[in-house]
Amino acid sequence: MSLTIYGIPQSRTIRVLWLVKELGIDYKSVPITNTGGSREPDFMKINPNGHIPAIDDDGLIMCESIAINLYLAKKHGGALQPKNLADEGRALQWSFWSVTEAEGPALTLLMKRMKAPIPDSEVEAATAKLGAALKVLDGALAGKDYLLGSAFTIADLNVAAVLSWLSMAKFDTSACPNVTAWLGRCLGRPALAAARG
Ligand SMILES: N[C@@H](CCC(=O)N[C@@H](CS)C(=O)NCC(=O)O)C(=O)O
Repeated sequence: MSLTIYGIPQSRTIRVLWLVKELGIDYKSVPITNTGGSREPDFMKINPNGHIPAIDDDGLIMCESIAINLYLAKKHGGALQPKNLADEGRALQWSFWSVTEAEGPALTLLMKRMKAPIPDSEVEAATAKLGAALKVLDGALAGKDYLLGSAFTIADLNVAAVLSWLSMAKFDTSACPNVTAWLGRCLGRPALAAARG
């Protein structure tokens, strides 16, 4: 059994590295960078989109960080995989939510913090969109420690990994106290620290 993960922790590859540390599975790391490495011809054969992360799992080549994580969590099971079909549906819902509702505006705000020339109108729109999305998440977390109930699952890992950009973007989450507390619980996990290296 062999799993190769292409990418570096300072990129969306951290999402997959966090998961494999949670799962405690062996893997080989190929540190393809997002500053040119992912566009090299050899890597373009692995992921023709030219992005990291990608994996090769015993010959199954996959890209898309969140899809990779849903696959690996289901394959390896354990505490992170939802226990029934309804919870699996919710994990899919929140995973898709993270990249359709939250990732875009979070990335805009992160890039702005990194001095990208983003117009104020786009920053305002991203701030409003992200704020509205986080209100939805805040409601879903009311009275619960984690998205599917009392245990940390792949749903939490995928969403928190996307929202880990919020602190780097200096986005104030105080209007969403459930999100703030939950994000602290998720991002404080030792497996994430280990993945960051
Ligand atoms: N939707 C993809 C996005 C992957 C992506 O855009 N990765 C960035 C790094 S975080 C990248 O490879 N950038 C380099 C490039 O596009 O050349 C995923 O979640 O895996």
